[in-house]
Amino acid sequence: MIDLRSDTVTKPTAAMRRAMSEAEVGDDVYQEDPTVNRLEARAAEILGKEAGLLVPTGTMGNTIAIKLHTQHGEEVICESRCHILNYELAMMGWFSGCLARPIFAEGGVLRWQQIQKEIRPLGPHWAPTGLIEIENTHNMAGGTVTPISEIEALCDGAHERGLPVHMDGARVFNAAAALGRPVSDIVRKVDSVMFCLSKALGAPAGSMLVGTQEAMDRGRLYRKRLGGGMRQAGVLAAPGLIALEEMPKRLHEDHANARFLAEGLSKIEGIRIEPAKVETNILIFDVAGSGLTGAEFSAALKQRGVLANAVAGTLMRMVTHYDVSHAECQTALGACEEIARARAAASR
Ligand code: TLP
Repeated sequence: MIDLRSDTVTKPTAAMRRAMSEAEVGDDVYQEDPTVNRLEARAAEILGKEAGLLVPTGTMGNTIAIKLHTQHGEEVICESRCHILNYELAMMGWFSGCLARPIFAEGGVLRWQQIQKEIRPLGPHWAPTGLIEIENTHNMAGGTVTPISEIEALCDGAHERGLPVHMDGARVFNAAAALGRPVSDIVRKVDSVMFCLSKALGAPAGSMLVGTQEAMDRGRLYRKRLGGGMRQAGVLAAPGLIALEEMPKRLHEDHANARFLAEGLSKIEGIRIEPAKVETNILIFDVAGSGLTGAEFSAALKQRGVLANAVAGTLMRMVTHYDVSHAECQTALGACEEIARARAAASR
């Protein structure tokens, strides 16, 4: 099977597996796991923040960040297709007592100019804005990258209004690779960042939350409340360190494969995608012209040995990663072509 459903499906490399078996460990709830401590310090250093916190998943990292920045009864401004609103089981309401204030933005890129008028002060009728959240890269907008100038303008505006900014940077290293800039440049002004070791960076599990020392100290307590105090987690931190140090260097390969797929798909009758808009490792395309729904297209692909998820209606998503080669992308393209051709012949 050629698995293009997500970069979450990557399997740990041989070096990661070796590091897991050799990891020095301790009890991380007592902060005595030397490998976790090393990973948290390195993550903070690489992102240019004071401290880091290893969490089991990106969802837990975002959940803790929202809790850290908000009070019950506040609103979180976010882009309408973002992960925290659509794919985290309403955790911002369930755990933090906050309402999402979704705002649709072109390419998933929230700009200060657009959102400043949406900020609500405390008043007799409305929930005040407590936090602004940006997703970079933006998953469901097609792996789009927010320009650094836009992030900084948004942070400056938000901070002037006394509002914190959290970045769901599950794939922020992909953004850095696309921009050719260090990740610390991208996150310089945001108050906290969550990024995933377990997606494009290939670790078997784990995400990092980074921010101020004070926030991470409080975050550690929320992590424990959520059941995320993991004891000898050095066995996960060890491959996480390899993911952090080694894997960012190769992300451009995934981006080239995604662009290759997009260009091929754009030439298939019945499929719509603009290759120039594919900036990183995610592509969203529309199969409406084939007469199939995304779910039907996905089922037809599976019969041909290719896995890709339907997003909604006639939209589909493919994600390139370490475990799919250029040749496999070519095979996947062939399968898409075959399905579209068969449909066109059947409708004649
Ligand atoms: N994304 C997954 C699915 O949940 C959709 C995927 O296959 O892309 N933020 C962003 C932007 C994400 O894409 C994801 C996972 C998360 C947070 C959550 O990470 P986990 O799965 O570790 O909780």
